[in-house]
Amino acid sequence: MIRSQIRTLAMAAAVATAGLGAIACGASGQPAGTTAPATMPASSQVGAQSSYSYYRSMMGRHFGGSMMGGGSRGWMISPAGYRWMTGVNGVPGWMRGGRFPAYMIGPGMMGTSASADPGKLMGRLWANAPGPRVTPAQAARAGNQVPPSAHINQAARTITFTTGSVHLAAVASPAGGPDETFRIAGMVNPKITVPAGAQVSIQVINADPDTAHGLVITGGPRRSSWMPMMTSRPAFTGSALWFLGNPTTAGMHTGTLTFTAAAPGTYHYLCPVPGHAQKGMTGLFTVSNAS
Ligand SMILES: [Cu+2]
Repeated sequence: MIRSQIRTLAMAAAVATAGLGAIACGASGQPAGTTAPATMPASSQVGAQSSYSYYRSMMGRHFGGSMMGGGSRGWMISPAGYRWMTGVNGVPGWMRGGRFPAYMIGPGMMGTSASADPGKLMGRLWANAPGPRVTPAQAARAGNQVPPSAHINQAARTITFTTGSVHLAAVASPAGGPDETFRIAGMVNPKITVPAGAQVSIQVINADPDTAHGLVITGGPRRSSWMPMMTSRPAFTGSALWFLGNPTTAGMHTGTLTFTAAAPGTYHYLCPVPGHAQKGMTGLFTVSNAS
């Protein structure tokens, strides 16, 4: 991320904090947005221990040794702060209206644009996180791969499954664009239909060079808010992968969410990073009555 981007993000975030100099703490000392956790699948917690180790060292590296002290910095580097940042066992606090503390955003950032993207900060912080990765060539193949059991309508941008086992790949901000979209089976944000009861796995790859992205299936409104996880929850147990960091020379981060499409209905998939669904990272996900 270039310095001007950091400044833009930081300024807008400072506006969002409405003058608060640090994390908005409640009586418990926790920042806002720590309540009402949603269930996370076991697969999303793979590597959680090593990820926490990464988190501690990364935060110290970015924000200094004082991370280990008391106050909000000490809380932020605690297991509770880690959960607030990552959403292990719940929606990340910063996706639920929580605010990044000022020291993470940077000094002198008041009064800038409203186009701040917290995904820029998180993508940078998690760029070197542990976890599986793919090469850019693998990501390109995955984004264009049509699952053998799927029925595709390119013109209508639909992908329909009638099988009880559904495997998809979704590439966030794919090379060649469009930016801030998902490429699935060679299409931009296609409408996905699966039968009720289907076992669904979706491999998510973050191909965006400078922004974190994730994917959540929710029952929230069609036109998403800036912060959709304020009003939505994962529709099914396991239907969330909160975010993946920026690619590095080691490859592009990838993760797979798995869930059972238990109840017929109309849902949406979206990127839960604030602002991204509004920019276009969303599409329909329909669970049809099994015939
Ligand atoms: Cu995103």
